[in-house]
Amino acid sequence: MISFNTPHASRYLFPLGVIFSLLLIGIVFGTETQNAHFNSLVQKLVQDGFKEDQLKTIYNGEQPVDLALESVALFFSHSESRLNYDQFLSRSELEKAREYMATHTETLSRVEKEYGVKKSIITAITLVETRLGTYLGGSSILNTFSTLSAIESPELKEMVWNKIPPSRRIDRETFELKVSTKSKWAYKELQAYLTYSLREGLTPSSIKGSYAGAIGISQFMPTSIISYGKDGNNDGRIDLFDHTDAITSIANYLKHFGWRPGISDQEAFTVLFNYNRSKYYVNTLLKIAKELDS
Ligand SMILES: [Ca+2]
Repeated sequence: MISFNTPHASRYLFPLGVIFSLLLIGIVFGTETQNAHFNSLVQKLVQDGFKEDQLKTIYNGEQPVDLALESVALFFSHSESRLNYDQFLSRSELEKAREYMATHTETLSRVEKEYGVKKSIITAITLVETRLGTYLGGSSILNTFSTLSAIESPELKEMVWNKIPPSRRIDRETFELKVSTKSKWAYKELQAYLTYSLREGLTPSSIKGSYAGAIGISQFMPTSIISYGKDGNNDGRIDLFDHTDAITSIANYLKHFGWRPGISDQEAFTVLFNYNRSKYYVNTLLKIAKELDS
């Protein structure tokens, strides 16, 4: 609580003015205490060209933006266990992948012709990313990027720090450095996400994805949707929850990063490393594609 009876009250007049202004903004944008964490973020978005009335609807609409402390804490935690990509090389998973290739053969063939990216590698990506579009993640993209964008506020930073289980904590200094880089990264993703969803007429609060903010069957980050997303089924929209759009977008992405017909394994490795910077991930994709090609 702020006391007005301090001997140096005048010294606090300016900060108090700032606090009252922020409270006023809080009232304009809604009085939910949780939403107060997003007041400066919304202001920054307005400064960066987003329309105030649209942001009001988004941040204080029927589904107001909420803090995503648990998802965001994962960005700053030691991973619990090594991911098991080997599971995707099991006979049953490869069988599902073959069925997927048969179901989407028309799209995959068209895309292979148009972009020079083979069916098996696109299928391998959808298998590992989302189990062929059946596991898309349940985290609110808007909540995740809004929380991560606003995390430099001391109060929010402590809330996230306290959400990290002690056994999975990184050291505080590393945490502070990561907060700074991740919040800048998240703000760019948030801007891309808002641009994309407003352009497509989607309700920003309605889209769910991975805890890290990846969207759709292809698990694209919003900046990748803006740069490499494709409307594969020609319905005038880019919808990565649609298989044709997702398949076409993956092909476009890989082509952009250097995929071409007859590419060597070494070159393919370099291209795929852009999708996910993990050797284990990329090697698994190459093994799956080899199995599907045989
Ligand atoms: Ca489309």
